[in-house]
Amino acid sequence: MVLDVWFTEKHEDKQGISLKVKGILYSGQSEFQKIDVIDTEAYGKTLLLDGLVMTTEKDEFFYHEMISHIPLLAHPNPEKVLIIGGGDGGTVREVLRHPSVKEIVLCEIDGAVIDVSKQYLPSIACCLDDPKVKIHLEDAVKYIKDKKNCFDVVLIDSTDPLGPGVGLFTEEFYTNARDSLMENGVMAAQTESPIACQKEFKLINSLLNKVFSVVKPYFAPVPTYPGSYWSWTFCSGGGQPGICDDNLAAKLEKSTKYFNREIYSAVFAVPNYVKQLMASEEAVK
Ligand code: AG3
Repeated sequence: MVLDVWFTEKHEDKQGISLKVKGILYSGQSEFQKIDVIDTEAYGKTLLLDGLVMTTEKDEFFYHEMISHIPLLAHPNPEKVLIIGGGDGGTVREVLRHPSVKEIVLCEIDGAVIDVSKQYLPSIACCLDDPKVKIHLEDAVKYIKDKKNCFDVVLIDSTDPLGPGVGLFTEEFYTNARDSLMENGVMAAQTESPIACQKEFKLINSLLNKVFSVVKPYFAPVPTYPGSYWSWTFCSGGGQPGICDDNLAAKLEKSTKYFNREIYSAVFAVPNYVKQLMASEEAVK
């Protein structure tokens, strides 16, 4: 008998993303969350945290390239990078493509996510043992409090504003993240779906606007996330986004799967409905 088994991530009990399951490779409960790795017909191996899709072999490139290259290219010489969350290693892999980077601090609350990713998702976790990577297993809310003027780039590669990730979506945390940046420092955060998670998207953007003088959301597809359409937000104390080193961008786009300079040229274009959403006083239902 061939079983027809599907995994569905339900979003607010109103919609869902479904993946046909070939097998369950790992299932465990860490100190912080439930961790599963399933093998799927359409998207390959898929990491789930508390039943939510974090990354899949087939579409991870959209997310990891966008969270990394947009902010790193905006900095003239990114040497020290802090990644918050990101235990699967996809963001580390992309950041390491920038030759100026000397040190990456990965502050991940849950060491089990790192171990499981190394074992089951080697194409994503491949660079976690790179000598430039320093892993801190700690809650970033605590870690960042006393880090002042330390990083050129901070990347918030978090889960949704639920469970262990909730403290990473507050004004206090964003203020500490801002203060951890050196002069000319830039930040990018994953900021949820502008179609499926409008309330969260709007709230996060209004918090970021209280803390940073430049706040620019940008958008790309991530087929296996709610809405299949995702956002990240670039933030800085004054520096606008842009490509500081065109030679590097040209070199990167030879091996990236989504990012290239044509995509970049429209990446900060905000769709009209999102402009309206952000301008409206009304809370989103
Ligand atoms: N960060 C998770 C994005 C949130 C996805 N949400 C969801 N499926 N409900 C991705 C981590 C990849 N490094």
